[in-house]
Amino acid sequence: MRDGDLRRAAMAVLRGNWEGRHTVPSRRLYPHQWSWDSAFIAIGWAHASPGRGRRELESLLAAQWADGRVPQIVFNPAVARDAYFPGPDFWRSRDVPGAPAVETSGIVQPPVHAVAALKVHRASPTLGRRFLRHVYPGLVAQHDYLLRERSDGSRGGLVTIVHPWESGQDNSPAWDAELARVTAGVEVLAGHQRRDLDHVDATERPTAADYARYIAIVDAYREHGYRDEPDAHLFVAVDPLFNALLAWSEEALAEIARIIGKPSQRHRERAAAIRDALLDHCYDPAAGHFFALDRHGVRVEEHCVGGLVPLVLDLPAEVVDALVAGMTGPRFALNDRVPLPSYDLTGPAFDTTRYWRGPAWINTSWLVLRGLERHSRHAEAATLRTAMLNAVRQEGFREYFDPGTGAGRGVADFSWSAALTLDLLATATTPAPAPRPLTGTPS
Ligand code: 9WN
Repeated sequence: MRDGDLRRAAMAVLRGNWEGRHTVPSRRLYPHQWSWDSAFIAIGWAHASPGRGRRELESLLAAQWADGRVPQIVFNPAVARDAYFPGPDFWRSRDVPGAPAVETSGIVQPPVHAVAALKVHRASPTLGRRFLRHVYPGLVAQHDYLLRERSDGSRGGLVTIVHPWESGQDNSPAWDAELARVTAGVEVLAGHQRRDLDHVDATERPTAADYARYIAIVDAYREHGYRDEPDAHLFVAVDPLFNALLAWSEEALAEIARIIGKPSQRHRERAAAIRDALLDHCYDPAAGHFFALDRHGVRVEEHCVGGLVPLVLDLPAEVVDALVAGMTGPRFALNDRVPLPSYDLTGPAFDTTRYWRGPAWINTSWLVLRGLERHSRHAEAATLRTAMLNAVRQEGFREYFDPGTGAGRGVADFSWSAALTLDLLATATTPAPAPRPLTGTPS
């Protein structure tokens, strides 16, 4: 398939999944609006219809809670209440003061939205300045919530996630040990009906035991009115991907602030501080990888693709070299056929099928690709780009891909696979701008 045909096919997926104000990740499996999906999708719309990119982000921010949290899911009232589990009757956001009128879940997802807003602006800058003025306060409040409620100042100020779903890498082996501490039997699922298994083979999805724990974690948080009180959380972890995207988005906020004539220094300082904390706490020089932390701040020594995502930040050269060595070595085996696996190909928990325990995803490879470009690792970036395009060309815009054979897995017509393909095609010949060095960490 030629590039022009691939572009048209990707646009057809986005158009087919467009709902008037937002884009569903998948008509079948995910029929509502998802937070980090919307950011990636807006990046795709920036190339196809910047107006839709703006609406995508504005509709998500319209569902922001009074405390600043941007919810993982915004439920579409026009969709059957039981079309997705856990749906609005499970989360019961309407019972919570400060929740928006539209029903949402009570947790968050990785904050890559400021990066997306900046890309949408750049696609149509004239109109976009008004757009940036409109979304800037919500994006700042999104970060303020995380830095205020999810960080107690320990671990250098890194923010925590309080549910595996908040990482976007739901059943990653990085969460296994923390999740095992949650005592919930499958009886927790009684009275609930998982809808994911109507659409995707059970071998690709989380186990019943994992789902029971996912549900128990939400039950506890909901009982606390989704307030981040210490005993509200049965699960606490630090995700390097989540924090790297927060820092990257702070850099984007600095640029947005500059464009709309607001002070930007605070954003640059925050970005540098999070980057430094990632290096101090998550980076293991012996392994050459960024690891997740458990609730006690101890590194979880599982090599997950999220541990390569800090490449989107300004990093010391020796750290970049180590990450690239890890990526090209046996654990991630960078090649031009299949995007990066979500988990160590040689790891004890590796599984070719279960979605974040091995399969290759377009969004994480896209993030690593942008990181490689930032550090002028053009050869590796070109290889990864070729792999991503080969995957979607041969298998279509699947949700994820077999990390060995590249066979398409999960649902078809998955929005971010199409959206980020549009971004890849649009940026083929344009080298990434040189990174602006960060200022030092504030004392
Ligand atoms: C739970 C929508 C989401 C993505 C996540 C992906 C998957 C949901 C699920 O789908 O998670 O949020 O039901 O599996 O893991 O990254 O945002 O595409």
